[in-house]
Amino acid sequence: MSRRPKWRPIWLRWAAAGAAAAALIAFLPWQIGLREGDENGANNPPSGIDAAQEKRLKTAAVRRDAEATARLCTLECFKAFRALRADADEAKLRHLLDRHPHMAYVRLTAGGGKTAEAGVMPEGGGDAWSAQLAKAEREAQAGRAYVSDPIRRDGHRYIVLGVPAAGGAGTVSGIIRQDIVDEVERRQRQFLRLVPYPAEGRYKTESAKPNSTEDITVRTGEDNGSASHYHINEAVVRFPSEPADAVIQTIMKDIDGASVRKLGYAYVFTSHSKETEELIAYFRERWNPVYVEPHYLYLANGSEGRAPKAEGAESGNRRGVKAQAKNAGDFGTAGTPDRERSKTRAEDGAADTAGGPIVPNDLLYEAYQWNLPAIETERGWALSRGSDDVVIAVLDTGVQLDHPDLQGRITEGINLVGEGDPDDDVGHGTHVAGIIAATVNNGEGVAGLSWRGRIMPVKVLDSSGSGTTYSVAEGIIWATDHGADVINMSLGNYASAEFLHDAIRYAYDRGVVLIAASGNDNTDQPGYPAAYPEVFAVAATDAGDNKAPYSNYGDYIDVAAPGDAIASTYPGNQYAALSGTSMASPHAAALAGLIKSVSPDLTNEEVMDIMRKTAVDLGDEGRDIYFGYGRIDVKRALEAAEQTANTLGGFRLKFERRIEALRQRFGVGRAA
Ligand SMILES: [Ca+2]
Ligand SMILES: [Ca+2]
Repeated sequence: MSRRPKWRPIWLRWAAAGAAAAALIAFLPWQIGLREGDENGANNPPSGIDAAQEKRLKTAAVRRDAEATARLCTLECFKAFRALRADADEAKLRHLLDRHPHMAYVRLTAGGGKTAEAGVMPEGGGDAWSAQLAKAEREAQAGRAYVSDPIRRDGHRYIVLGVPAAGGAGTVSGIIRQDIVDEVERRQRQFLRLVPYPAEGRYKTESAKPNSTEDITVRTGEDNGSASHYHINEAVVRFPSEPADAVIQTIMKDIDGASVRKLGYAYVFTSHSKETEELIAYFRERWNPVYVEPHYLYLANGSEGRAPKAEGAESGNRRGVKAQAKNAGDFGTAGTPDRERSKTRAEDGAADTAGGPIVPNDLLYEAYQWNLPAIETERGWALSRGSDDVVIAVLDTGVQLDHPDLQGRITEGINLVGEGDPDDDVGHGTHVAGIIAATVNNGEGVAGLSWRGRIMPVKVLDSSGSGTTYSVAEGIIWATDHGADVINMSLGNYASAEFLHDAIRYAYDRGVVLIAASGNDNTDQPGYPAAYPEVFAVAATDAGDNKAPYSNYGDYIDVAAPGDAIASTYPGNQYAALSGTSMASPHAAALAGLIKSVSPDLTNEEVMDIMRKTAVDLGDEGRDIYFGYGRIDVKRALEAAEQTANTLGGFRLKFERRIEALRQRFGVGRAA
């Protein structure tokens, strides 16, 4: 395939007959935003932006995420419509609606005026729907793809689409509910901390300064940058030795205890009446604890911040990693400096030639997934596409277990914040999982970074996108005990909790590669778990290899990875574009999995080392506080993994030969 703007093939696919102007607007990936960074090639001085600029950039990022999500949704529906033949029956239409719950109504019109339909037109504006559908059909009959402007009805957002049916002997038109666009916007405003974090109910109403219970008032999104939340009537305690039952009973009586839970070495006490500060003073005075601390809450780096369920069990509002989108710039062309290079088409699912780049056929790939070529994934796939033996745990809001683009990629997981399966009621976890493992080259949706390997969904964040030290620690231990090779944590908090650190060490000591997002407050306040020394911390870059304006920084950053306007899977069999360090972290987690697939015997330290030393240096020369060692590079990392494997293998071979030589020389192990 030869040189041409990256957006063009998609455009041609949909509009071969000359599409309506409306469709052009809908599909043309915008070119604004990226360009500036691209041209001067300089990385923005990341700390050089003030609060007002940060807010403006974050607001723009949220808008871009929403707009990109609308385009992904439209494109996906166009594709499904165009696959229908004019003589399809109603059963087929109903099947289409089952598979795409956001399609409200679909109508097929064959040449002779015969129609088939499924679904219902949304209430309100009956005649207006008919008029819109008639217009869509007229355009489609003329061979043009049609998409209406967004239509608002009863708090929902809709569009009307029309396309020629497959074979061209009729038209397919329909009404698509695009609530996903509003939802992405609402959640991203929280994830990027554009609004104050609401802490209500069982949680500390005001935020607390990190590692203390001293109140600070959160009035704006920025205030969240140095605040932490915790359960108001709880404390986490580790005793010098295992307390007897009688001791626990005494404590429960002393503190007006409501409940006590044990995880690992630590106990979480809940009191009916006493507050955290009082509880901490009590334990310090009476029981000489190894540590006693508030029971902190963790937030997804990009999850919505609704008030937690009133009676909901474990989950608290999570704060910490903030997700934010930023200079996504253009999805279509960014970060692909040499698109004119010749590529290997992977249409047959296995094309793999001579180490050349492999371009998958997933529908949204070429137009939107700038992030994969930007880190040389296509060339890296020539070295490895992953291994079914590798398990990557996603500690998050759960995963849509039956998402069509994640089929066969999900292994047993657990829900630690409620009953039932680790299904995703937020969207964050499904998006993170898709970045790692969305089915590659199946002609639909998006491509993950790995073709093989499994996702272990560990739900530690509830429907508010928040969870507690307890649920996160429990998730880390559960995943470790159930065979995770890598754990991705797109979540965080500004308080360092010994309790959580214990769990991190447990996993680390067992060889697990722990990866976490740095957070979305553009602050150097260290966030946890990312800032623990055992954890690999990931900052976010945009398509121009600039630091994303929201991305946290500091000397604990290991690497940077794409985090801006990343297209991935979303609940409801959908796709969304989200921004945040939450989206950067799974790039590194997937790379760790690929490295493991090349060289399964590497230790977690060796895997992290390979990712660091093969990263592409950005910003100031050498390691710096914004990019760490640089932006990850899949091809270079997998080459290094191969070399290391060969060296290790070679070393072992040499070792064995030497032993054999010694054996022969001294007759060791043989009858004399
Ligand atoms: Ca796919
Ligand atoms: Ca650097």
